[in-house]
Amino acid sequence: MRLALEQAARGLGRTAPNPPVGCVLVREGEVIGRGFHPRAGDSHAEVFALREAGERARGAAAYVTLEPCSHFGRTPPCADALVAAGVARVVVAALDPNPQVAGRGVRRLREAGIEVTVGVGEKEALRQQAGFRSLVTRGRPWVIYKYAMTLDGKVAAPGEGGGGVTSAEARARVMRWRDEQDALAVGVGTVLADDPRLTTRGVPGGRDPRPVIFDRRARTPAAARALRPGAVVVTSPQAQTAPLEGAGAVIVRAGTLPEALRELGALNVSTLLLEGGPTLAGAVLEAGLVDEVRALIAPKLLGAGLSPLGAPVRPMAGAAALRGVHTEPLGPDLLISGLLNDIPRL
Ligand code: AOF
Ligand code: ZN
Repeated sequence: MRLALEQAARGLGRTAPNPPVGCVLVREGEVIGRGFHPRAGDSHAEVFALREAGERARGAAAYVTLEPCSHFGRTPPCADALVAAGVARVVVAALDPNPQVAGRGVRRLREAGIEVTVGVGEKEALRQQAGFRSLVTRGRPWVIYKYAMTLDGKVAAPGEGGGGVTSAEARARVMRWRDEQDALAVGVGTVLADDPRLTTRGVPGGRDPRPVIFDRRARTPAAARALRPGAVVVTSPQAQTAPLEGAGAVIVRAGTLPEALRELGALNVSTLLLEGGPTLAGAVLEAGLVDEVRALIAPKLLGAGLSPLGAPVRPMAGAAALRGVHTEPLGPDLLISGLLNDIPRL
């Protein structure tokens, strides 16, 4: 299953609205086929693995990170393909929350006499599929708030823009995250202060996330570097957006944050990496819409400066507490990440 999860990871950031899925076929302890879902509309992971294995799939075990599908979508059912290939055993990491599948794939395999095990490597699979699961069950993207701060909790010195907080190692990790998420969001304050490019740099084979600017009053300059084709500006129903439309921006009008996220979901944004600034992040947290936090902490002291969260002030007893916390050194810096909301299961 670890190999299947590695296969699935190759599709991260590339499959929306579909999930990243990996499949490995094993026979007598030998890997005879592997595959991953590269993008929506293309073949599913199982099909690539079966193609590589050919006739040798008969009697083999299949490891799949998501329940094989049972429906005719853009492609025919993978459960049928596994049955037709004569696979003897299927190990599944997580069930498919898509109402068109939702257990029917496993049932179809069992009815054909295939031995099915569910739940192996589930935790890691759910993490990989958080965006898909969020989109299918909640109609909105999985939202990750990422920030980098000093040891005394500052994301920028007073009067300075962002950036320059962490080491090259931590920055490289952030670039990998950008490559893996569908969209990258910032508030208009960050655009006005830093004019960020919001691109992925230094990742071999990397792709850029779709830029999303939260900008209630449409103050984004038409020449902003983030406004490349496909960039989204989320604004209010009344805002004057002609110059932004002229610059090629996709305009999303929403009265509230939940509405804005649903609109992004409708644009097939399944994962949203929120990179600040503090005003936007505070509002999204306060609305209960931050699903995951990835905090990078650099061993530096500033004294005064900007906190990673604008608005909400809470008593200690009401603090938003991360679950499933992961800590990892990145060069001299420290990554602390965890979940604020559960990844939808079914
Ligand atoms: C699998 N293996 O590799 C993937 C699955 O429109 P389609 O035909 O691509 O179907 C998309 C749905 O299929 C998607 O919503 C999810 O339920 C499932 N994705 N299933 O067996 C795969 N990507
Ligand atoms: Zn399928």
